[in-house]
Amino acid sequence: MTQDGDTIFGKIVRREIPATIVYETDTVLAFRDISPAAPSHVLVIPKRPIVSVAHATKDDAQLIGELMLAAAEVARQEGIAEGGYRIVTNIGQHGGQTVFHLHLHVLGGRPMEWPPG
Ligand code: DGP
Repeated sequence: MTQDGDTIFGKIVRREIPATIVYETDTVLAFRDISPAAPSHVLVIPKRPIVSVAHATKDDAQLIGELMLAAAEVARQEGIAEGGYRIVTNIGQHGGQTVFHLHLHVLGGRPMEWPPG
């Protein structure tokens, strides 16, 4: 895993590797997680690489907002909005981040546990 800004998600944005894309705007891309942890598991990413929300600045505020709204739209599209769902972003080693391009996990289709393991 690298932290230099280009990751596997950059390759998905540039269509260099395949992904099941479920939602796209000029600034945001959403695609199915390759290793789903719930019946519906979609990753929502900014097309412009930001390592994590901890690396975002005030200049990224609109993009971060667009990301959250896109996650809610994906949940509606996936049919999980009514039953409820979870949006998660992992940050750094203890957060469990493995891909260093900011992403929101949208998980639903089953009851979620709390607290997470
Ligand atoms: P995180 O641990 O929060 O950094 O989550 C990274 C997620 O990315 C993990 O759930 C698996 C997913 N993932 C990793 N590589 C690929 C890939 O090449 N394609 C897709 N669709 N998902 C990937």
